[in-house]
Amino acid sequence: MAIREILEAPDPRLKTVSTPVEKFDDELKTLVEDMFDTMYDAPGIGLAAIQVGVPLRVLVIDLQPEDTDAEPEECDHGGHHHHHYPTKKEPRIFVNPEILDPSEELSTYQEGCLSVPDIYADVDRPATCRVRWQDLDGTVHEEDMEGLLATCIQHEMDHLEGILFIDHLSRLKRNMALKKLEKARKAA
Ligand code: GNR
Ligand code: NI
Repeated sequence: MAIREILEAPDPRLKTVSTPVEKFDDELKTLVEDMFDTMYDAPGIGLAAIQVGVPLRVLVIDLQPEDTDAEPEECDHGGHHHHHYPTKKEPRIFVNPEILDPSEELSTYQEGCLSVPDIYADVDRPATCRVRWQDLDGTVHEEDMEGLLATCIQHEMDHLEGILFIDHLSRLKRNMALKKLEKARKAA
């Protein structure tokens, strides 16, 4: 278990365009493990490798990051007695992801980012998209995505291009966000 330091804006490394993974080796597996540890610790629902300073096209996502070690709720229906977990972890790994045919229809989510702490703003993005990616073995996968997963993967893909969600805001709102960050950092 290794939690790595998360880079925060305006760290220039966050503007790096990440490069494709070519070696599907143990070093990649360790990076992904550390990214999950870092994301769950934060906590967040996604993380791009560049956020821990590694400029490779690797993302992890878990829309259900709740701790399954948390107290299970006991429930008793239909005569059988079992434990009921509020949520289950659903870790997903995306190596060299690509977005295919994003929808024209947009959806708006209030986004946040572990690299822009405590700032939240509405961002419009294609509501659905098809995503192609590789897993840790290099096997190619493809899937249609919608809802929060579509939004989250597009937010993470932006990181691979050196783009933060605040770059989608007006210059005024982006500057307000950056000032707020700077102020919070000085106070800390
Ligand atoms: O934890 C996160 N929450 C989130 C909420 C709405 C849209 C995107 C995200 S991703 C973010 C974690 C992060 O910074 N990933 O890069
Ligand atoms: Ni982010």
